[in-house]
Amino acid sequence: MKNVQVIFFTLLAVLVVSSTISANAPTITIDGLDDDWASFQPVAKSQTGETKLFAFTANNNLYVMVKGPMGDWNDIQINSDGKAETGHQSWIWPNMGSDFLLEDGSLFKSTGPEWEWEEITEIAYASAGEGAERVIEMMLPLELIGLTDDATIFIGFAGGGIHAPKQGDKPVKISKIAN
Ligand SMILES: [Ca+2]
Ligand SMILES: [Ca+2]
Repeated sequence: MKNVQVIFFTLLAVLVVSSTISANAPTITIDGLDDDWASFQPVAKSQTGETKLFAFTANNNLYVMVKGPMGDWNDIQINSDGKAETGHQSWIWPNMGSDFLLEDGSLFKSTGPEWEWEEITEIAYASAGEGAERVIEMMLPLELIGLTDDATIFIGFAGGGIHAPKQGDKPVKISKIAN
């Protein structure tokens, strides 16, 4: 009986923890405050570890938050088709053909292998703080890049000469958080 109880309470604890994580996924507010990301681990860090990239997909949106030192212009590159040969050929991350770019609240589409982009629209974006406390936060409706949250995409952050993942590392694979 005792063993059954231990198993039961262990299962209960696992269920409570996983439902807490899931419940947090759709509650991101794009306000430049990182408190709503408290239950998330960074998906990538810069060379020094000071700049941290957080991201996931849910509700057919891509949510991204970057915290730490960055630049005046800050970019999230997105390989939306998983193909290295399509889109901007990044020198930062290997096999990164970036089909889309999020820069300071605007969505751009790649028009060639060089640094060639066409602006499509503005997205939900917020920036707050300075230096190590700088936070940028954004939400991209995935239909704007022809996807749903069932798709797997690859992203990387670059701003002010800071990269997450660091230069030479693979871009980050982003998958859906179940809700
Ligand atoms: Ca927030
Ligand atoms: Ca591509």
